[in-house]
Amino acid sequence: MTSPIDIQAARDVLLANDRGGYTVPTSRLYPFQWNWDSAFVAMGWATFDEERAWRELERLIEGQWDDGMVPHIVFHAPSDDYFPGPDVWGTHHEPPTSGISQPPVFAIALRVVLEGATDPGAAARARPLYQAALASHRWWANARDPEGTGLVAILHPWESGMDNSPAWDEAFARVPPEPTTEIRRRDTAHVGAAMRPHDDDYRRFIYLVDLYSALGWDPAAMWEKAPFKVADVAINAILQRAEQDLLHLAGLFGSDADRQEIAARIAKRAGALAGLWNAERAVFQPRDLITGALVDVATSAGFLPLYAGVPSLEQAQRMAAEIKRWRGKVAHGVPSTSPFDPRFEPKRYWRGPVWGVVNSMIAEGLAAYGLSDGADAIRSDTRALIAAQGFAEYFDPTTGEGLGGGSFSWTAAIALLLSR
Ligand code: 2M8
Repeated sequence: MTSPIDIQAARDVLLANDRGGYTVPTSRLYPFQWNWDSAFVAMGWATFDEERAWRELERLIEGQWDDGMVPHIVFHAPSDDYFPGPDVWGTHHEPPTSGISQPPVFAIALRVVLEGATDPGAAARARPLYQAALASHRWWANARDPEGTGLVAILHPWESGMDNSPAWDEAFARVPPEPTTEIRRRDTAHVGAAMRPHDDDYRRFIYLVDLYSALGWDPAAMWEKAPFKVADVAINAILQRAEQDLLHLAGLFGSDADRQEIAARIAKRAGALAGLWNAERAVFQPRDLITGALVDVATSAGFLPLYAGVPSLEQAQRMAAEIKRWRGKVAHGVPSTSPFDPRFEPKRYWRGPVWGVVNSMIAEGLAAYGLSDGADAIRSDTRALIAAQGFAEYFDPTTGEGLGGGSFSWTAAIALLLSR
């Protein structure tokens, strides 16, 4: 029997990371508002402070661009603790923001916050946020799937949220490690370099930022010139799930035309996502849009179509068995890279460690298929890791050690959601 999660301590993490209506992922290492972190964090706030949950979503939307993009970082206040800052991004937006997006968890969080709300003003609060979410889903379809295939692409590994996943190795190797901006990494001043991406990764990350900045962050020009273009499983699965929640919200706040538009995107993406299944590996795999080939990799992102109800029941059962096999090889699930893959590194960021937010989505997906044994095992692993090690950014699946930044907001949010 593991000790329970300390709920007050989880709340205290969010309170300590609150910078006035938005929550930083953790102090020093990430001193701004991050897109998908904030969506999870809003759901966490909603468990004890409804008003604060709304503010989190509203403050993220302060950074939304006119074309609908919700940037991956909103630089509300200056800080020297992070690289690359607004000067490197050069987006000239006000408030300053990055120029790429992140997994669109926003509409999912909006629905959760609204459904938990007791305040009579909640619908008035949700209505403009619904419009913001609709605009952002349109941006994904227009800017990141201009050919209308049904699958959106990421143009930068940071856009996936899973920055150094082995899923990008092949495609990323084609990006020249030759930025014009001088690299001044700050992350390794805050946490050990062995838990972070390599310097060579940063040279390529910043090369892409320099390239897109020179193109004025124009989506059409970026699409044409991008040397890195991958139809990521996580982005598409999360967007597909978010569209389902948006469709529900459109029933409350939208028009018939909105509903038809959203439903059409859902139908098209369902078919396209089905084409990413690798039956031999029992995971979904990304497609490299430069080569046209599926990337033969097994990562935890490959299970996320469960969260959107994409797989057949038989596929879902096979994935549940595969997750069990991974958990059997290491001590704690779900590792971000298959522990049977030679590229598995249990301490290096998105190349092996367990992430609470990913676990929460996979578990919710399995539960929706009635695969409750699998869902319960993942949830109890997540609880046990947090109870033993605190609110770490991520955990070593072989030892359970908490790694990366400490007092981490989205881990605290997941702890609160698991303790309801
Ligand atoms: C990590 O990514 C940022 C870049 O966005 C970084 O390493 O500098 C990722 O884990 C990402 O998914 C997360 O949103 C962000 C803040 O927690 O940190």
